[in-house]
Amino acid sequence: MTTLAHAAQVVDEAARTATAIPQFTENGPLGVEEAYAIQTLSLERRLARGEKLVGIKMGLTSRAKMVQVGVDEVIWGRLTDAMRLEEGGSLSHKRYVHPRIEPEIAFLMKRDLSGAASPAEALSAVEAIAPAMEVIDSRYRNFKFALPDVIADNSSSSGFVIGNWSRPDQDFSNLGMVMEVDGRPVQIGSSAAILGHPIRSLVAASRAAATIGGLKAGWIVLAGGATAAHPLSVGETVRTVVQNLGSVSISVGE
Ligand code: 0L1
Ligand code: MG
Repeated sequence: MTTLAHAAQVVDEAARTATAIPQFTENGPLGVEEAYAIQTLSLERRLARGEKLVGIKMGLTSRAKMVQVGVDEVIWGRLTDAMRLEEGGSLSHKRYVHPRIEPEIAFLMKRDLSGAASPAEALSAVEAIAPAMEVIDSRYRNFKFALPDVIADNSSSSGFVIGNWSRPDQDFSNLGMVMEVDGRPVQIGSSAAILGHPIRSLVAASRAAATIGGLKAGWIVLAGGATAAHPLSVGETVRTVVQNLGSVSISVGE
């Protein structure tokens, strides 16, 4: 393994230029702590280019995804303003290596939250909730990685789009979620797939963010995919409808 700073440069350049790279773990062992250090250093490079940190994403929050990657721990990554896509707008496929999209629930923070919190405490820090989709794009060849690789790669997070915000004082534990491509359902699930209740993902986010000074008022937290992700192709329009919360959509350009 080369230095952490060099690894951060490699993964940052891969993301910036949409170029696939080999997994770091092909060249030797990499620990989870080192992997988060690489993520932090690569994020610092982006902040130095003018991007602003606007929140975090939680990953591997559904049983199906944990089994797929062979772990039983959630992971997290950073969201910047440059990753936000306009609701109803379009993304450019060539800016990504092999983008996929997944249906999520987003939280907007009303106040700071950090460390151990009960679900009720976490909920009291939420201003609003919304239907959302995350664009994930592993920078590794063939979308293949071990857990430390994906953590170093910002937990695959590459973009996000958020629909209209709703009040959080409603039952969002088990809302039907349908992701459609050009009007055809491709994934059907429930918000309950996100750790049994999306608020548990915010509890985990609070604990995770303690290492970076906590979640801040005004930040967005993506709770994690409720279904498997859909690989994006040019020309598609993807829409996720969440029961009671409305919909969110994005089209895929060249
Ligand atoms: O948001 C996620 O759950 C994705 C985390 C990384 C695994 C993947 O890229 O599929
Ligand atoms: Mg996700």
